[in-house]
Amino acid sequence: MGLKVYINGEYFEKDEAKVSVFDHGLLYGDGVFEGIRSYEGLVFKLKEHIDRLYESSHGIMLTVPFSKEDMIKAVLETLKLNQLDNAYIRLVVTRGIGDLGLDPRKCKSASIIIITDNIKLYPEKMYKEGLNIITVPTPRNIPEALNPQIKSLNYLNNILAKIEAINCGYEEALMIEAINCGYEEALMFTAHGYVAECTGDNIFIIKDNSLITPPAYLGILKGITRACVMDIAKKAGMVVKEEIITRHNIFTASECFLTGTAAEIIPVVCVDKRIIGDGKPGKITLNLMKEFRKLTKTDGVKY
Ligand code: PXG
Repeated sequence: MGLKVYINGEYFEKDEAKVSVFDHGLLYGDGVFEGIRSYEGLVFKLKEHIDRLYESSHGIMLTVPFSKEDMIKAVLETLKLNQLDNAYIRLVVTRGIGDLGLDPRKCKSASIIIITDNIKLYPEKMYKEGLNIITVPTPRNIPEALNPQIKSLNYLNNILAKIEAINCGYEEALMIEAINCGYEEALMFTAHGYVAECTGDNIFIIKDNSLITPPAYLGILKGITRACVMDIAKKAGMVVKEEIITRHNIFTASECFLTGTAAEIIPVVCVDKRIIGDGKPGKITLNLMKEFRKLTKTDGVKY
């Protein structure tokens, strides 16, 4: 049996799961989404993801035609139907089908899509050795225009940054005749030049035993993994700060790591060719990774 995808109350085989070319999610990126994970039959931070989805949709004045409770029921039902124990869940709400104009009033009802699939894990090598990342010229969207706290279907800002990082890797490979000196993530700034976040992850540094991450008001996604890691660190007695950080703060940090639903906690050992700390995943980072993994195995909504 193939994977089934939920679209507006019905289930479709993966190959038959389609949306209209007139859906404003496709035509204008007019919609919101969430990326959620389940671990061994438990959905991690489901309430937090559902709350953020409804906050995002409220931000773009899109009414979700479902109560939060019914949305949770639909997510759990889709997971059960597909018999997935460890899943990646993509929840999408689009403005729905309209015509070839921007006017959202032409879209009579929002579309709800729930895709559950096997999770594609990052290579183990990245967690053991840490990532090599690079800052890119494209700044994060300014919050006054499109607030990055809204997880909208328009991810072009992040995709452009990703392309820039990939292209830098290729150019360097050509220069030193290597096959590839890949950068594993792009670090983005705010329009004012402060460190913001990566294309799909939040960033943390450790300096003098304090855990520091940029504040959400700068215009970054308020990551659910970010909040969870701050919580673990506080409970472990660490000083946790949401503070503006610069590139220099990262270069001189003792440890650095990224957080996200897909990546979980992943160490960073090199930024713009500067080695961070001793060039290996730091002790505190490794400990937070261990505590986070413990939590994912015990904390969650059963299905
Ligand atoms: N910043 C951005 C811009 C993101 O898109 C995060 C931070 C981390 O947030 P959470 O709440 O996940 O801790 C994200 C999340 C994917 C994928 O398929 C990306 C995300 C989440 C899930 C899957 O690349 N981004």
